[in-house]
Amino acid sequence: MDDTICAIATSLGVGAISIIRISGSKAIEVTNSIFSNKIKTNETHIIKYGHIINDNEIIDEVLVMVMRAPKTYTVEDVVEINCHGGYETTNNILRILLNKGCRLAEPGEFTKRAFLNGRINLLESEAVNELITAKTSSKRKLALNQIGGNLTKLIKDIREDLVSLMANIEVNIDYPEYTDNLEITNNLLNEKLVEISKKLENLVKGAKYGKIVSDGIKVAIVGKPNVGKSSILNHLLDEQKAIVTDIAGTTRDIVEGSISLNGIEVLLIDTAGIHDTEDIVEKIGVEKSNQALNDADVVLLVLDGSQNLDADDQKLIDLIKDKTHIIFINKSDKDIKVDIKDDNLVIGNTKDINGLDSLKNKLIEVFNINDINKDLTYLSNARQIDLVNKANDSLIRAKDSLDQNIPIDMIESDLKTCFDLLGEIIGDTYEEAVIDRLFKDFCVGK
Ligand SMILES: Nc1nc2c(ncn2[C@@H]2O[C@H](COP(=O)(O)OP(=O)(O)OP(=O)(O)O)[C@@H](O)[C@H]2O)c(=O)[nH]1
Ligand SMILES: [Mg+2]
Repeated sequence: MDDTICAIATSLGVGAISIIRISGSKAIEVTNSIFSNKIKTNETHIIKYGHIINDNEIIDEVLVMVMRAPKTYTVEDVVEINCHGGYETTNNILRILLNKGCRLAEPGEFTKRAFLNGRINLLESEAVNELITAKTSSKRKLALNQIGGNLTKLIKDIREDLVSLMANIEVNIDYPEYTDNLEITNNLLNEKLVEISKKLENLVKGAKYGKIVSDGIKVAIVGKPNVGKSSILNHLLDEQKAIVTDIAGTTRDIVEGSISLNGIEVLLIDTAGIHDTEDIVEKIGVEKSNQALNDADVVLLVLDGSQNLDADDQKLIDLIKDKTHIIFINKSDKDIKVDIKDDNLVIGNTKDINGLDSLKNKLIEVFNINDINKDLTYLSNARQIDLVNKANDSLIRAKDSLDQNIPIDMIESDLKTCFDLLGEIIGDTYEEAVIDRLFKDFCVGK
């Protein structure tokens, strides 16, 4: 934390401008040692024009943004050099800064400093990375919402409830005669524990939406050879992505493409037709199909409606029945011979393009995409979900102890554990190793 760090904050490549960011106590001193238009002691939050000069050689014509602590991203002195883009100029200026005593920032180190210096909490730090890597509008909104602090407020409110509960228990233990205070009876405590536990459960339940918004939905299109899987993929993508022929076994490898349904990314995975085969290449393809089937959030089983179901179809129907699935009976332009019952059944064909909108609507229905709330206050990653689950476990433990008439001070320790675990989510209490791990996924320069 004592080092002055620097990094290229923009992505490296040919472009009009690159930004090199410097943060730390020597940021201004180092900049002044190579900048023609010296930054004065009273200057802050300004942009200065000048040249970067090293060993009497003009390196570049630049704009320098000066932001003195504490009102900066890292809460330290920050300088951002806007230089000409491209590899050579940008790397050259970075090299000079390193020679002048700056250290190259680790991935996410600027944001880590913002967190360690108390400007943003851990949820907001994670959201910064999610915002940078967002590929869909929903994911961007989710991240922005998290930076805005709605989730933080929710967690803080629950922690407040716990503090007030613990305080009341304390007063009741220490001053049983003090009747002005809310007397915590077992019934009342039980009621409060159930209430808080419900809030935590709802957070975990809602997290599935956060995951859908963040990661999208993976759909594996599976079925026997020649049923029309690739034709469905192509029509949904509105692009001839996969080869379609009337030869069974045309698709031999995975073919993927994404569409957006109400702002949610849906990854469609076309697979090789699943059946018993001795062909070596096809066999590998079938293995990949089974893998995709297992990894998918939803399996789209395609059946050729114009043919009677055979043993291969039946095997696949049995295989997917306990997974989240949709069955698409294809080739409805011909006489339909398949008669099966399923809650998620869609009939259609790709010849005169029928049923594909119903298929999209089915996906929206299966994942309740329309229920995703507009303010997008959801837990957005496994770390957060795990901590809320653990926090809830300790509440359930407290409730069990209460049912068994275990002394109230013992119960308090479970409440404290719950409070601490929720604190870890926002980074109020944290382990250094976890923090290091978390920021490693960031870009250098952020
Ligand atoms: N009549 C009719 N033919 C279709 C329909 N959908 C696909 N086909 C035809 O069925 C054949 C196989 O289509 P594909 O999309 O390649 O089938 P697939 O399931 O991907 O086949 P593999 O890659 O071999 O597993 C092609 O000749 C398509 O034109 C449909 O709805 N109606
Ligand atoms: Mg195919």
